[in-house]
Parts: sequence; C-alpha cells; structure tokens
Amino acid sequence: MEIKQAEFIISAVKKNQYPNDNFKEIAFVGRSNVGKSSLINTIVNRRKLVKVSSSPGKTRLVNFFMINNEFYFVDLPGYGYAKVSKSEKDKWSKIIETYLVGRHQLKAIVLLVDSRHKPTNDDIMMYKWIEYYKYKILIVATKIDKISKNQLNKNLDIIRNSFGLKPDYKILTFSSLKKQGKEDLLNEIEHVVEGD
Ligand SMILES: Nc1nc2c(ncn2[C@@H]2O[C@H](COP(=O)(O)OP(=O)(O)O)[C@@H](O)[C@H]2O)c(=O)[nH]1
Ligand SMILES: [Mg+2]
Repeated sequence: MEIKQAEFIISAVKKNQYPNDNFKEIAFVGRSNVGKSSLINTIVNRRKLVKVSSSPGKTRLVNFFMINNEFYFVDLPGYGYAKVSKSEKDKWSKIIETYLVGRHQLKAIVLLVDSRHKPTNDDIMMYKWIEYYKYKILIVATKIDKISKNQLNKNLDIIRNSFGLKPDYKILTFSSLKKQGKEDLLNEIEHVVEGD
C-alpha cells in the first residue's frame, strides 16, 4: 500500500469530538520519545504532519489523520515520561480508556517499543490493556539504526518474552532515520484496512 494523502482532521479532547463517519481506524501508541511521531511522518511521506517532540508528555490529545480518504490514523498520547505527576498519569489513562472503550471503528493498535530496551512496565500495561479490549496489536520495535543486527535479534527475543509472545511472533522493526521497515508495516496496515 502507498499513502498518497494524509490530512490532519482534529485534535480531540473529548469523545464527542471524535469523527463519527465510520471509517476504520488504526491507532498508534507508545512511550513518549519512542519515535511515534517520526514513524507516522515517515510512513505518510510527510516531514511535518505530526510534530516531533518538543515537550514530551505534554500532549494530551487524540489526533486524527485521514489517510487516502479511506481510513484514519489515530495518534494517541505517549506515556511513561519520567517527570509527569500521578494526576497527569491519571489524566492520560482516562484519555486512553475513553478512546479504547467500545471503539468499533478501531481495527488495530500499533504499539511502539524502543528496540534498544526491555519493554517498560508501562509498555506491558499498555499491551495488557489492548488485549483486554480485544483489539488487534501490531508491535513495532523503533530506532533500529541505533543498534547492531545482532543486538537487535537479542532484544527482539527479550521483547517477545516480556509480552509473553510466541517465539515465532513477528515483531516489526523500524527506523525513521534510515526509512527501514516502512513497507512491512504498510503491508500489515493494508491487511487490517482491507479485512472486515
Ligand atoms: N536514530 C533515530 N532517532 C529517531 C528515530 N525515530 C525518532 N528518533 C528521534 O527520537 C526523538 C523522539 O522522536 P519522536 O518521533 O518525537 O517520538 P514520540 O515522542 O514518540 O512522538 C526525536 O529526537 C527523533 O528525532 C529513528 O528511527 N532513529
Ligand atoms: Mg510525538
């Protein structure tokens, strides 16, 4: 699949601001600074569709982008930024939960984890949350240009173990810097969008 068109639609604060036209949705979530904005910009071929971190942990909005006039990308707020308070975390949980509950348009969630590190407790909590709501999950290991191939393979095993995935589960890999992994991710997205 090729993304020919990507248009920002709305930064929603409340549920009643979400689009309600029944186009399918693919959501993106991950720890702040994991490379989520960069990944979205890379796959849509736009340098600045999504802002790259200026103040991590500050965006508390659900951003909708119309893709190819066919489906939405939904950019969910990042989690796990070290300096946020308990009340900020509660606000974040509320926003995510509000989006996840009964979102029938939502066909898959792309969960981004940093390829260099073991998934954090927040990553594991997010994974369990998505499972609980029974959405399809695509796991993407980001910033693979920062480590060797050898280290990457080791880390992918660690990531699989942390989430309790089968040894043959295919974690997608991505580098926005080197534009790697784009085709595989877009193929997965195409499957999701074309399924029913
Ligand atoms: N080397 C490298 N750096 C990246 C990559 N993706 C993102 N970054 C950098 O990581 C930082 C956070 O990226 P951003 O996309 O804003 O992360 P977000 O907070 O998850 O949206 C920025 O400084 C990016 O330039 C990547 O694939 N490779
Ligand atoms: Mg971002």
